[in-house]
Amino acid sequence: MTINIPRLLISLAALGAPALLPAQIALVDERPANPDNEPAPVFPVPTERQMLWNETEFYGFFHFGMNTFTGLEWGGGDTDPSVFTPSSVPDPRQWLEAIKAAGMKGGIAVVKHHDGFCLWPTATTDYNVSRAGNDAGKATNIPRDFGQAARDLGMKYGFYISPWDRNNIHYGDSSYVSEVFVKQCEEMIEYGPDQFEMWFDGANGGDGYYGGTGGVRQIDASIYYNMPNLRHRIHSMMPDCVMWGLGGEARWIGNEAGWAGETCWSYGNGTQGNENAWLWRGGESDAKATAGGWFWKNDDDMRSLDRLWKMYLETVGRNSTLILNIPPNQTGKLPDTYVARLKEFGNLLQQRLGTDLALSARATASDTRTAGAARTYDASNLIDGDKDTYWAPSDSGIQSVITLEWDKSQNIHYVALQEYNRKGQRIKDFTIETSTDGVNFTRMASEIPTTTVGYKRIIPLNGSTDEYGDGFDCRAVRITINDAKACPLLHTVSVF
Ligand code: FUL
Repeated sequence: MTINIPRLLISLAALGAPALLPAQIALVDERPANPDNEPAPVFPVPTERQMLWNETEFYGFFHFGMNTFTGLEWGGGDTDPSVFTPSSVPDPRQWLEAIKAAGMKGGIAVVKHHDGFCLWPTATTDYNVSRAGNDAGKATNIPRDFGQAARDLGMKYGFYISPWDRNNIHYGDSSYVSEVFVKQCEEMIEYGPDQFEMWFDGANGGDGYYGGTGGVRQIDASIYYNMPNLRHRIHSMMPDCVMWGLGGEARWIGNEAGWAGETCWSYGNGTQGNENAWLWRGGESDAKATAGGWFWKNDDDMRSLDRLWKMYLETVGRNSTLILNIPPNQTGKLPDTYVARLKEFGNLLQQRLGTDLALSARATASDTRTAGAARTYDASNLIDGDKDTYWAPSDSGIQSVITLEWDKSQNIHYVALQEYNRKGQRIKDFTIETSTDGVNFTRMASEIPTTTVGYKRIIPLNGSTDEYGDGFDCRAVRITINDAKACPLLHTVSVF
């Protein structure tokens, strides 16, 4: 006997049963909803591009342009383009090699500051290098040469394009945004689709040259630049490019002195962020490696190694990135003294944070989440060198203890923790203890508020970001999570 399937469905429907096609009946999905038993996210969570951005951690900042030749910090936009006269074609490869030796993973170059002078031959304005005062100036193309050098050196790169433009006659009209600013950002794409950050400063001092009309032009930055539109246009061509500052995807840490709050959330504003904010915006700390301004002036002194080290610990070690400015001079290069100090700093970083003693430890935890189909949550995930595996306790295991032990005593200065941010930043309070015998533990760095962790938190066991000290000899380190928004998730513990 043959069954007439359409007729059968109609008669089932007449009986009140849903009319399912045979193919749908066969496709019942019996997989569990969460096969890996992953913890539920705690919102806000970062986008994948924000996750990638954080990994850049420590990068260079290069203020070079018309101000390098006028000695100004904020050019008015009225300086004749012929004043731009580097004595040789600027050499971004030399800049990037120098910061690579300092342990930086990438850099951001200013290609247009508030004066509006463009360091590439843009089609949007003739206030650019094509009208420079000498051949080296005319041959300058910072985004082209910076992007190429970064790719050659395996480094991340991006550009600073000032939204405020004190030269442009249209500044303040909508045509400036659509015909100048957005197009300048889009022109950057020609210089590499893999940029990690575009830097959009919020400064607007009001007055400027404005094509000779002068006067004061104030705008409301929250609407004038139409950032949602720009973000969409840039992301459709450069999916990994975080739009910093006015761009809304990463935030200014709230000072230019190289420090973040000891409590620092990746959402909210300023040095501490805000535990209850709803939009993910990791902190970036912009600071100068030299005394003086952002632009080069008579070889201002580089800051001491101790000062740079303190900045590093108080930014990268406190859930912020550090973008450190080193200004090229009128030759288009970094002065030798800067290059030498950067190398010394790289050596110091290597000496102090180059060998992770956790990799040779045994890691255990008081609570371990039940493994799923393709994921385990064991404490060994903390010391496997893999940022995509993580330790997790059960949902109720907010207060959990992680212990690292060694057979032989280790001399330790720092403990670094990293949360698995993909599921949200969670930890609110933790303590670190050490033990010389693996039995009796002593609390360390009790004078430091050990509250948030985030992308990375580095705790100096002596409580100091000034003194390196002699370190502590110990056989075990214990990390106790006292409070978190939900079960804490860490992907890495490092010990130096
Ligand atoms: C500030 C600007 O006004 C400075 O000139 C500099 O570029 C600094 C990094 O950002 O807000």
